[in-house]
Amino acid sequence: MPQPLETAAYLLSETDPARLPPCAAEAAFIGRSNVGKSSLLNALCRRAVAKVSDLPGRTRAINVFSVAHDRWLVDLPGYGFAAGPEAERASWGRMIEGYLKGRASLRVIFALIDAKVGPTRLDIQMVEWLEASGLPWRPVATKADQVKSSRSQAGRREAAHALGVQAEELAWVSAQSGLGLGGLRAEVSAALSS
Ligand SMILES: Nc1nc2c(ncn2[C@@H]2O[C@H](COP(=O)(O)OP(=O)(O)OP(=O)(O)O)[C@@H](O)[C@H]2O)c(=O)[nH]1
Ligand SMILES: [Mg+2]
Repeated sequence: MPQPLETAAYLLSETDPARLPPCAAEAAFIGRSNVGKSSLLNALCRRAVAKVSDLPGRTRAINVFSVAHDRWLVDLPGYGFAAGPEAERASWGRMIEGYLKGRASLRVIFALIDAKVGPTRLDIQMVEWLEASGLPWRPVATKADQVKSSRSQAGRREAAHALGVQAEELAWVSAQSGLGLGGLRAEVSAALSS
């Protein structure tokens, strides 16, 4: 049975992935600070469960939302927030790597990029690392409402090429306008049901 995402509710925040309790299935959202991870999670659930902010670096911990007993959506802190001290960035790396590599229940990692900006150097490093680590990931371009419709086809093709995937593999969505959310919602829901 597909999991209805509308039942999502905040469950917990944790900075030490080793302390996360087990769950049956989880889907995570990763991407640079301010790319729109928390907004996308909220839009998919059709409710404001995760905190959204204009200030990058808003999400500092691993934030877990449960959509059903033992089925999780996981909002990860963003990367590339240069204002933080070096030590903080290193601890971000340990936290994220510990989380991504330590969860047998992790069904899919949605790797977000900004549709208008395209993949940055750090985005490409991230997806290369996900690929090399054998983790199940799916690219998502968000804030697509900011791309002119005359540019969207080429923008999607170029972004997909930079990420090493086919254009149709790159979900093209907007948390703001709702573009592409139906398909992505079904995908998230199916991943959590497996
Ligand atoms: N135009 C537009 N703006 C968006 C969209 N999604 C998010 N934003 C805006 O982008 C900013 C950052 O959104 P967040 O969802 O907080 O981003 P985040 O990736 O969770 O950020 P961190 O938690 O700091 O890593 C906010 O001002 C949002 O309103 C979108 O689809 N379209
Ligand atoms: Mg956030």
